[in-house]
Amino acid sequence: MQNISILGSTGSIGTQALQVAKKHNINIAALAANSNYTLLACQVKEFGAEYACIYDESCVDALKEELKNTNVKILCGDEGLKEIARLKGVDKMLNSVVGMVGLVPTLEAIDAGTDIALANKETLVTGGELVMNLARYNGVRIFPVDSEHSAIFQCIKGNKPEQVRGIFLTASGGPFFGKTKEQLKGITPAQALKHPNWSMGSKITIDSATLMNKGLEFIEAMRLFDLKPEQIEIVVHRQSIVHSAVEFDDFSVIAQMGVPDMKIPIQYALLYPERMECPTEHLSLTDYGRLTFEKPDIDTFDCLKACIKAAKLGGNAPAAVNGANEEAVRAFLDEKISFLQIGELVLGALEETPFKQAVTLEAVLEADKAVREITKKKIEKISLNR
Ligand code: MN3
Repeated sequence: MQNISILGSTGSIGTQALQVAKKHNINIAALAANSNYTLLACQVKEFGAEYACIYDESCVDALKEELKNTNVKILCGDEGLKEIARLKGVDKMLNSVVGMVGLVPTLEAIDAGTDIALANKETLVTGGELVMNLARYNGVRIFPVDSEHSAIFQCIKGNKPEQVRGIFLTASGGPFFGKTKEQLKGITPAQALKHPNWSMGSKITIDSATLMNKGLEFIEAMRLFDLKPEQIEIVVHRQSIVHSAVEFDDFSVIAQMGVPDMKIPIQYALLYPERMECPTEHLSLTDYGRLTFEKPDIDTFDCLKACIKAAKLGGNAPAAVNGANEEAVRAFLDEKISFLQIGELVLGALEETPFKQAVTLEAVLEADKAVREITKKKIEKISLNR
């Protein structure tokens, strides 16, 4: 029986992972959440986890109260995440926290020799080289949870990675595909939070609307599969049935398909290489009838443009676009800036963050901190003038 820990257990990926764990009797060693201590306490009791970690330290007393008649060990903050990442006897850690905060725990778990199921894309975007090098050095495996990357992983399996010619990274296009900048001017958070195919947390849903999500995934794919930017073609596929495809040197293309349900890639990452029945649905190709593929509109969606630029630059540039985006999305959800200003802030971050080629943890954290400060100042200025 597998023993796993989950960082981000109360989020969209975390709760679906627990459904998978329940179906397949996976043992849960530890659970960590950001601030939802009531749900975290319920999960810990239901799954018999030994450790519970709440990231927001102001919630730790409330969590202790919820778990007072149990033997659960309670942790909090960055230190708590690190301790969970280093737990002995854990076969795999699912990292599904939101944002760059997931980077250090990922590195800690790899250092401790624990395999990773990775749903936290910001980890690979900001510190991808560090993560992949350390994993290689420690013989640790990284199983992608993101549906596109799970698809690519599955398509490459059984083939020679050096014979990959390139990949087709599919994108749903988000709720605003086909719109012009003029039409995107007045978009509200409520409109941007409605995704046509996937139900996800608020950060990633906004990232899908701005196409930042696809930009982050572009960089994530480069790191995971050791690809050059020229080897990745983004293809808008509105139905989200083909989750991505790989082209080999003989021009044969292998794609992975399935209904748009994250439980499929989550389960594959957790149970690899097993393919047991997943708590989801059968794909009826004839119900869909028609699958379409189109070019993305990089001129309208500044976030995607910025990410591709950052991917080509390398160094601390991906950390810069990511940090600016995390701040901009929060400000947009708080109605401090407009939808299009997210893209402007992310593009601007590339110009204002001093470029550094070397990727060390210090350099990544420094770039992240610097870009957040600049972006926050700009947000203040914008919200004063609104
Ligand atoms: Mn995805």
